[in-house]
Amino acid sequence: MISEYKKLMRKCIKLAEQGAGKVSPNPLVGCVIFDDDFNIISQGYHEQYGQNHAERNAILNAKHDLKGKNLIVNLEPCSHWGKTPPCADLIIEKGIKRIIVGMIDPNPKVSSKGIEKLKNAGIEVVSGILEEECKKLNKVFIKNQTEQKPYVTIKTATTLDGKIASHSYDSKWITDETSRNEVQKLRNFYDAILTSSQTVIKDNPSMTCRLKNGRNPVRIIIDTHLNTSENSKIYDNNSKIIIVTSDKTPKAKIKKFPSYIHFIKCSEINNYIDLNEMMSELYNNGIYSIMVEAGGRLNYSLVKNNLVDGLIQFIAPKIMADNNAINSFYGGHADKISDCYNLKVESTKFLKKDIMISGYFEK
Ligand code: AOF
Ligand code: ZN
Repeated sequence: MISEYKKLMRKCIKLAEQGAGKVSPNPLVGCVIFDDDFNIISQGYHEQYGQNHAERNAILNAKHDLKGKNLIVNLEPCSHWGKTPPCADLIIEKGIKRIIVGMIDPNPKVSSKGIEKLKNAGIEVVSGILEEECKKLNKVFIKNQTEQKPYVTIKTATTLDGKIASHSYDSKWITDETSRNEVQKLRNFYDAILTSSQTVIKDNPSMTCRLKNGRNPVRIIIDTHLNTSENSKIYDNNSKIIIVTSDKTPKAKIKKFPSYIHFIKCSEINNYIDLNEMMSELYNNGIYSIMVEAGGRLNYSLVKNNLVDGLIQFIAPKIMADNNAINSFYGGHADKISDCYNLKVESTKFLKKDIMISGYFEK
């Protein structure tokens, strides 16, 4: 039975993935309705932000009476009135007898109340099927709902000895074209790219997505004292730009920048932007996921402030062996190995010459 449920849950996840890029900030949800012999009767997924939930679509797609049937869904059915009526009510009304759920909804408006409503109506509920996979699918939604902050991944490209540039800031190119093409795919996935004034000044990157049919991420630049030139490549008008600056930055300095650039002003702590405040502000401005493409100092500051969820590291089979080369994380202090930040590796991929490692910070 459990293995059949797992198979159907994998199908829910596949269906849910079709909503990627279209449902944010809502969760990716897929749903299948089946009989006791595991024949699929109907299916559906959450297709567009603000529209029907997956369960409602699966129910609407059914051609026959659903009384006594089973429904499987990767996220607990909702119990609240949002932009659409509660799915739990519709499930009860249709006489479905058993519900199989992947994970509890982290949205405090729902969280376990959906399951409770179904149970109170006499429906059997099986929960926690492929829970880890379901959580992975909705990692951005979980972070958003539980912390009201964006999901943050740091991307680095290093040598085997962890260097991102030589002492003269030469970094073109540590990793090869195949790796850099993977970065383009990532830029297409995240809502925004975050970088620092230092990177803009030293590398003058454009941080756009150059994939065919790709979409440009929002570009966020932390520039506490507005030191970057308004003529930097990153300030072209190809996608939304947000400059995060200090609440002490004079208006006259901001006025030099093109009017299509958005400014967010944050407090300063010892001459640096309060990164916690910045993340909350970005979330309130509709930024739900971020990939950081910056230098060691910002990378480390974000990690130190416990603001990072994931790391994607491209490693080139090169050794720099230069004492003054630039580290991918810089500014910390570790007496012992126990002072390290620990990650859980999710996947490793051999690219043409380089290796790509993806992992999560253990919290
Ligand atoms: C979705 N799609 O398939 C499911 C969701 O504002 P609303 O009415 O669209 O409600 C959004 C909430 O509903 C969402 O935060 C989550 O808690 C719950 N379930 N949402 O967008 C779905 N099943
Ligand atoms: Zn719902």
